[in-house]
Amino acid sequence: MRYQRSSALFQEANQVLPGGVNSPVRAFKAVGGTPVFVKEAKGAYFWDEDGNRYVDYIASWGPLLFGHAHEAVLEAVVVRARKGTSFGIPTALETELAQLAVSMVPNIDKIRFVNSGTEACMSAIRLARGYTGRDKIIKFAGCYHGHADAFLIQAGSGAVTFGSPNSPGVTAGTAKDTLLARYNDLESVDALLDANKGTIAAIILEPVAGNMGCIPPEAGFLEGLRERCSDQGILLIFDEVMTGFRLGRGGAQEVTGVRADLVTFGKVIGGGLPVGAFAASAEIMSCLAPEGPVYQAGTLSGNPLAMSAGLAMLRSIEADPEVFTRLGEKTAYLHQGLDQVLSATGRPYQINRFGSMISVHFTEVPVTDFETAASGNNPSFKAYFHGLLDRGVYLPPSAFESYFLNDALSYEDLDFTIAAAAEVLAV
Ligand code: HOZ
Repeated sequence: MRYQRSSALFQEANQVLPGGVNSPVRAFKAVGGTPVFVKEAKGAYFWDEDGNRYVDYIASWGPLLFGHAHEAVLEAVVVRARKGTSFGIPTALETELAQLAVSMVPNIDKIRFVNSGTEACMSAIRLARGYTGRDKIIKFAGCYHGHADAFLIQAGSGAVTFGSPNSPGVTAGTAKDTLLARYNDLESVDALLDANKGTIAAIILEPVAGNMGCIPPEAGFLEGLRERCSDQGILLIFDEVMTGFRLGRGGAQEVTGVRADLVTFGKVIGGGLPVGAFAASAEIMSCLAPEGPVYQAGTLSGNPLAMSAGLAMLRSIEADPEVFTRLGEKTAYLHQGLDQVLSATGRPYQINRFGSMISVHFTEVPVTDFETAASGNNPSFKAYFHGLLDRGVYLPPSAFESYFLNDALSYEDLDFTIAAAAEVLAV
């Protein structure tokens, strides 16, 4: 049986881990079946505990730009580990990674390292509130900014995958300060701004959404938000946990030309290790403790192993800036191939793509926001996911997630994937 050992491991895991996992999307509940357990990975592939090989399209949900077990990152981590793994005392590595990140990303002077995207976004809104002296934030339905209470209001990703976009445990008091707008809809933002004059600290969004599938910003959307924020003293926060150092060396700010006041990072900045970060101008960052009164801290923040991995990753990008062009070309190739296959079936579908992020939605309507993304969460998606899994292609196990391509993928891997999709969809 193809998934025998994974099934046994999942059963065992369920005895001691809620739902058998440490993050809900991994449990396959949205698509059914048993999650595969990874044994090892290299380049574009991972192998499960049953020995099956998969072409991987999630790349640890984004960070593995050069594929699994990238030599430069491995070497950096191994060398560093021999010198001590955690101190809670400053190291030069933190400054080196900060200098490099600040030199790559537009519009930021200072950066604070944390341990995850959740922490980065949670801290960024605290900073925005402290800086502006206002309480409310605007977020967009279907955008996911980690699992801090303030964001679990119509959240995307795993939250909506399991039908709890508004999680129990979030108090009404917290929820009242999070206002909800519609992605790609400036009118919905204007209605909130009009009704809450002078009380909004920040508008936070994924400049290219990746947690309701991939949804690019429509022309004028980001620019319109920028204009409104500048006019009304509101901080614009780009959650670049997925897009930072992936869409380009300067992330979405660079490729869209729209500048944010605060930017959050995760994924690539840690080279696959647990790192998040938030960054802004020196003026805004000066509000942060110990320079200013807004408190934020962490023993593992700036951890030497994580900083070494991040440095190796960003240096690899600086040494090979063409990686973004190659990734874009490979993603466009996959798009074209899947488009041909899907159009031949006569089924309704949409393919969204931005840079190296792409998603397939089995729906008639263009997918531009949460509501339209939700229309693609259906049996066709599940059948497509499992058909590809059985043929050795690992896609995100949820209709609300984006694929992330990595540079280790060859054109043969892409052709293999397109042929597998053709086989699955012919049924
Ligand atoms: N929410 C994450 C992707 N958007 C998934 C995290 C995981 O399950 O590893």
